[in-house]
Amino acid sequence: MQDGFRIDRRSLVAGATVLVASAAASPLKAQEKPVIDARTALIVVDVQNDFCPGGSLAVGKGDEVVAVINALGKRFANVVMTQDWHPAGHSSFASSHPGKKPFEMMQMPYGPQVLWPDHCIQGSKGAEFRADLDLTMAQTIVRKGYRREVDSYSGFVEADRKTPTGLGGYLRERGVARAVVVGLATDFCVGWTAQDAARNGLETLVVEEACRAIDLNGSLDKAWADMAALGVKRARLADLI
Ligand code: VGL
Ligand code: ZN
Repeated sequence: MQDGFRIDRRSLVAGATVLVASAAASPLKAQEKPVIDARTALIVVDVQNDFCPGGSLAVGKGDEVVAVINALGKRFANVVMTQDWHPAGHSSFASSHPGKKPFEMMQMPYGPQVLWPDHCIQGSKGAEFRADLDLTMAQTIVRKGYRREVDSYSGFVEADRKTPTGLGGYLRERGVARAVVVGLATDFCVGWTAQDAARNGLETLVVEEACRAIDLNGSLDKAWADMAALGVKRARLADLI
């Protein structure tokens, strides 16, 4: 009895601490607790080797999202993954533009473009999903950025802002009304995908612990502001539990 009481009290205290910590960290109010039901999709963005430590465009601690996403995925009836999938010589690569270096900007016909190190080349090891990512949960995989002249951060629409990938139609046909967006990188592909999810009329949420950012010249702050402007909610994992 004595032991049982002590264990209970410890777990209660620990539980309360977690609740207080998450309440302090989360901008979501209790009444905004997200709904995860048959009409909610988890969109897992670009959890690929090149965006993880050791990859050519490694996002700091990018690999840490995998365990979180594997656990989260079990709770969703609908799971979609995106895969950055560039041909060699893609126009978003600095190496395709003599004299240009990675992370410089360049004006493209569709607008300003960050130039990246070569990454996620079709069929390469770097383009593969992380080996520890549970792919069995994915019902569909949407590839993007496969046209040489146009990049696509968003899983919904290419950077020309005209060419759809088909993901919007797929989710609509399946009656999906809500999206939880996770993966890499918060300030580029996750951010753009979440914004386009909102533009597609989905109630959209991004889970902080299930994302990591590149953070280039304030890109992370800007991404959160752009997402907020479109009504995308920023959640903590604890908000979903
Ligand atoms: C990404 C830069 C270039 C991403 C993809 O997945 O966030 N970032 N290509
Ligand atoms: Zn890319």
